[in-house]
Amino acid sequence: MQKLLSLLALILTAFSYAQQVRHIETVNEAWYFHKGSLETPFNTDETVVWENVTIPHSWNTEDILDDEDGYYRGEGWYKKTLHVPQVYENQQVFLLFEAANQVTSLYVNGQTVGDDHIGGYTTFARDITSVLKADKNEIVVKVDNSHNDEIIPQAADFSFYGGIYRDVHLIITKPVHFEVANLGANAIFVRTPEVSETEAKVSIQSKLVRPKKGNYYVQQSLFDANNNLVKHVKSKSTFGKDTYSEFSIANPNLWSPESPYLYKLVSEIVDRKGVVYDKIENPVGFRWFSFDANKGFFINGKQTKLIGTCRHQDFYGKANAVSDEIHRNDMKLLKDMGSNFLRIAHYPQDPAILEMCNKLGFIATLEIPFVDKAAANEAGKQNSINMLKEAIRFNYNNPAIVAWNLGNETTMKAPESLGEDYVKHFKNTHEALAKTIKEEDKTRYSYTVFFREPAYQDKLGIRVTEIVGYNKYYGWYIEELEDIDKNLRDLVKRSLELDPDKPFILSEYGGGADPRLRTYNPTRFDFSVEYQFLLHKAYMKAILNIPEIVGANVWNYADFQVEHRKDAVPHINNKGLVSATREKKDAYYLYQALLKKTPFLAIASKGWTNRSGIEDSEGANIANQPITVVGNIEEVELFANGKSLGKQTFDFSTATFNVPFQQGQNLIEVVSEKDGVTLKDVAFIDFTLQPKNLKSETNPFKEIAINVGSYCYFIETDNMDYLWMPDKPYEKGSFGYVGGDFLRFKSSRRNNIGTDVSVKGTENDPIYQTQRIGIEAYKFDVPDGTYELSLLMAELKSKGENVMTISVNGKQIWNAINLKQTYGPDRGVTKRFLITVEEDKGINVEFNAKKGDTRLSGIKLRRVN
Ligand code: GCB
Ligand code: CA
Repeated sequence: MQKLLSLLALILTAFSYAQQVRHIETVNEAWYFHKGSLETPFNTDETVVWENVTIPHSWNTEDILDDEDGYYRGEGWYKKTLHVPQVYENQQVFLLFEAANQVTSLYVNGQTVGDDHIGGYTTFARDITSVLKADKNEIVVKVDNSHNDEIIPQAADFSFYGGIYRDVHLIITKPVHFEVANLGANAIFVRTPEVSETEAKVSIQSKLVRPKKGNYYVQQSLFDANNNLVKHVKSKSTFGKDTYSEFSIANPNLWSPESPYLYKLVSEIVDRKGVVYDKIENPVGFRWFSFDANKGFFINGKQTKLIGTCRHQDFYGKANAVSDEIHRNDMKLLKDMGSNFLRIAHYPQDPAILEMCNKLGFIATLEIPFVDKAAANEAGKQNSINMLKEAIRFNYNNPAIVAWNLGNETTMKAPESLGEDYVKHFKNTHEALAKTIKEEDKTRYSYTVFFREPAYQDKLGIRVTEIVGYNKYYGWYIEELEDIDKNLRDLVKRSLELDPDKPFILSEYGGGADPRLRTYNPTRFDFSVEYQFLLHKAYMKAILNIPEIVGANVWNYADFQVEHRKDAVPHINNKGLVSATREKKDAYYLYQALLKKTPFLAIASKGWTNRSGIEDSEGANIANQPITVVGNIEEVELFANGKSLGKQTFDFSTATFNVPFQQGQNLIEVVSEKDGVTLKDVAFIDFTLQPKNLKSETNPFKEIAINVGSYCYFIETDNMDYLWMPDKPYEKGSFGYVGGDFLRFKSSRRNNIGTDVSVKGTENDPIYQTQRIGIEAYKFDVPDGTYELSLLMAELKSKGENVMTISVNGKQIWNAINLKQTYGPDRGVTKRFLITVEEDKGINVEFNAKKGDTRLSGIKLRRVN
């Protein structure tokens, strides 16, 4: 029987290939683009500038580079000549847009095709057959990303970049075909109503476009992962109705995160003689799953804690025009991290993401961009419902998806503050969306994500979904790291008191880390890689210990672009476990150690290759600094420059060694044995050993740069990794500040040191964002000689007038400077002075306030002669 089926498969495949029943190709090349508005779509005005572009494309790629807030939101026009060869005559021709942000109008050969497509994140297709000519056709696409009160998202912590930023496809079918140009551009809906280890029932709904006359059949062929035909059924199609095919198979290979076994379903339309008219393929994964508020998530009967991240479609300098290769690479990195859960946030993403979720084994949730605020009007509600329908229908056949999420932090803009009418539409929208989910898909859960207290949502009457998620930034925006476990337990309790049967997901948690900031004194909101590491360690301890946290998603997989963000890197939200160009941060390795099932060992800070420190004591010639190792084995031995520092046992997957660094290159090796297998990781670290005594003869002073007002090292990654050291109080023989205090910026968000101002005129915001206010002096006990002294200053968010005079060893070098007046507010200023040191006086830089406060952000001293 098996043989016969295989033979049949062979014939089937050979037959359909010969027919070329459906042709699909990308139409990404040779587009012309005009940024701005045009009067008519077929503008022949020669003064209009058209730029040659390739899709994926966005007109906002440059916006990240400047110091200013805001990005272009308006119209962009695309045009191209589409060659349609003769062979396509008497066929049906479609253009499919994976997405374009956010209102798209299509014109072909001077005619409007279909309605405008509303929404920037869902896939749509248009039938262009009737307006097509043989050979050359003029395609014009208008895309508009202006703010629109009727379209979500209304507000969010990401940028609504414009353009045709995902692939465009040309699809050619026969007049008899599976539907293409519909809501969601998908014609096959695969359901597996009953699955067990011994049997799986399959039910397939197919939508056909066909003439009333004639006998047509839908053939469904299921192939296993080795391409063996497992089942073949043929169902008669009735005009005007969907065709249903049903069958079952015995002993299915089950799909799960650990073993993401996929079958392939080939759906074909045939006539009585067996002539094939159309053919499409879909993945099938056999699994059954359930959520339980107390016991957690179960897949194929097995309890599975869901741990993973959220992800945006974003890459530094590309806006949202991200290639499939980047999408797929992201999913590989997430798999290699050991995660089994993905929150596709905050909108549907590229088909490449879901393809990889299915193939690599991710449990996924998918949402529409109902973020922060509703489009609170009738049209807004309708658009939101349509978007949700498109999202569900297009993504229906992905076994990875278990829940549809209707929105994120929809109560962010406190609804009651926006008026009664707003509240009414806001509530209606929640109810309508929750209802739509269950109408569209009875096989998955409805889900929604909040950040406010459960009681608040209760008051508004929007507890409308089966699962609830909370975004909580304990240890970052609110509360302290030490209380993460307690705060999470209390939150879960409050949620379950309100809804005892509603599974709880920690849908976001995390903290920012600028890969350029490093420290041995991590503090909340310092944006150091080290604080982020500690934060995630504390979260994971709690998450793994609280059974009612069914799943958790780190915010975020990668750093992403947000125009209005003013963190350490302007326009970047850096809560990623990897950077916006995918460099791994230390916390990424921690997750690997905690989640990977295969033996794993890594030096967590191996990415920090350029370090420095002050020698432990005068003439010691070494500086001891900690190195943290992560692993999922029992113990690890560390070798520094070939010398063993002994073994350590891992505690919650981490172990810390005190490593003596010497001047120049240091080789750090870590080694573990596990079941006869040797695990190893290495790091080459360039170390600058600063003399304890600046007059040292064995290690003469050359150069030092200090990140004043900060505990953090700062690495100028765009300037040869130039390294700034943390600040310290002055000690005799050495260097340091005298007087003053950290710049502290009190706000509800942040009671730590530094400000969150985006500093103008520099990329090195963190140096300027931390300062010493009221500083009296900065001293260096250097030997006689000629020095280059650089002072870095900025007046950030300051009030009143601040005027200071700066002198070196009693001689004025800068008189009565008013930074704000001379350079403007929030601007970074660097000035370099040539200083001669004589009579063993060292360098004493004195700051005197004439009005207000003195301030200093950074100081650099280099010996010239
Ligand atoms: C949130 C939002 C997310 C933000 C994040 C943050 O709760 O859902 O869109 O980016 O916080 O980093 O503040
Ligand atoms: Ca500083």
